[in-house]
Amino acid sequence: LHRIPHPPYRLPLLGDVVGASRRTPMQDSLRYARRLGPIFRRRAFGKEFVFVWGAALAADLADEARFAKHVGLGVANLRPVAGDGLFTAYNHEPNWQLAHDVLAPGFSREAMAGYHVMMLDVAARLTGHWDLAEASGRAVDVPGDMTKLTLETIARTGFGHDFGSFERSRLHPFVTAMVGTLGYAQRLNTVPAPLAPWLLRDASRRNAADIAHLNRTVDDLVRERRANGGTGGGTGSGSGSGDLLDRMLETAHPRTGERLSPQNVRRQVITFLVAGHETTSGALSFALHYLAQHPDVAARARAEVDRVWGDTEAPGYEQVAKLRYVRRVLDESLRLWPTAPGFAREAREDTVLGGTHPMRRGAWALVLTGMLHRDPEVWGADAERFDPDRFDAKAVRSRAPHTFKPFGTGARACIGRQFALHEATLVLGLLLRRYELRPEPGYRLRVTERLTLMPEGLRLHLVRRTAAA
Ligand code: MNH
Repeated sequence: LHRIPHPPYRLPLLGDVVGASRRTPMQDSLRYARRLGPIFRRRAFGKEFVFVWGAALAADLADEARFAKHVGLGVANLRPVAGDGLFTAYNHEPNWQLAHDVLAPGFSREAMAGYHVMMLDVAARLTGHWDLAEASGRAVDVPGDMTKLTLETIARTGFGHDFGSFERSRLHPFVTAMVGTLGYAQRLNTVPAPLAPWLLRDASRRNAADIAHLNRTVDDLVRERRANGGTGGGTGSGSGSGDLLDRMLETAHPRTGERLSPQNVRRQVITFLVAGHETTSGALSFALHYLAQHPDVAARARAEVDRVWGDTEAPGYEQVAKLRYVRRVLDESLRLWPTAPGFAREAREDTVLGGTHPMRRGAWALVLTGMLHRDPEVWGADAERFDPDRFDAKAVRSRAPHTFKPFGTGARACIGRQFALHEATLVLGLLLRRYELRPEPGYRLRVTERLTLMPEGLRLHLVRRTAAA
């Protein structure tokens, strides 16, 4: 450990807090990273945390034979809400493999094609809402509206549930509770653990109420489904094959015949409602920001949509993956602002990281995705510049593996990756086809952190395209 650089000013007890802010832990780490190099450590409250972002070291941590996901920091803080749900389960917990095997078919091509029509439906609510704003010359609240969109999408496709987000003027209480617990989980990292019960007493009481609210919402949803006898995609979607909730309630493990327990179903539903929308919402918001800031990129993307979709009113499932350039815009946005800003890896056995840093079994390090994605050795001296052509086929082929990791790595990588990419590409295509995007004069990107990343205060002006459908 002593060979790994750390910030110069260390306070007793508090550690490396000089110049650090509790609101932006990830962006602080980016600053430290630039000063301290591809691997560094920060101490907080007597604990030492190792951060890795150099491409070679990150690639080594991706070796599944020697490393695995570590449930730590922010992820571990979500255990009171999500327990042994898919995202927060420890590797050794039997419910991880069980739920993974039962739910993975819910993300197959076939299943995704079934969600497509519901995704279009939700997108139509967004454009309905945006048309009104456009007609009255109001700017739209991008992160707010993207959060409504992605929450409705996962709720409808996964659970046949409608939160009515676009019909409300205030946030749905479920969202308020969810944002509350995410914020609380992040704050837990900013105080010494033994003092948390005192320092965060009021906050922890509010958090308990938030968790109770999340549980109640989910229990209602499950009761409703059980009462309706489990008709997958129940609200007339006609998907037939059953949605995620049907799978959770009814599908037995193909080999062992085991089923998810009611308690575990509750945790999975919360996990999917949360994991299934925050990060996608952020990804869409950053992409819209960059499209508004780069009219040349937007024009190219829009031309692609016009060419590939023509004026088919409702693009089919197959027509989404054909938007190659739009997808590059999304990838490039996720490169600069991976909305899940890091993931942790632990050593399965005693090993040596990158041939120089000995790690004991169980020792772990945090991969700083946002910095890995800016490593000049991989992305060049202009790594800070937004340029979707970094993701054209030739550029991708010539890049080292494990250098672009917005969805994590290995067995515990994101199960919803295709879902998110399909949803986001579809929505960007629909929006580009319908509107010109104008930034608010003088807006400079600020990024807020509540475990996930989001552009703060991003508002855009819309101009309806005349030739559009
Ligand atoms: Mn998602 C795991 C990023 C969209 C459901 N997700 C992860 C991890 C990252 C991640 C990174 C791995 C974390 C770790 O190693 O600790 N996820 C994203 C991003 C987007 C995203 C950047 C959108 C953009 N995720 C989604 C969607 C869903 C989803 C959409 C569900 C529909 N993600 C999950 C689940 C896991 C996960 C569930 C946990 C998988 C596992 O451990 O088996």
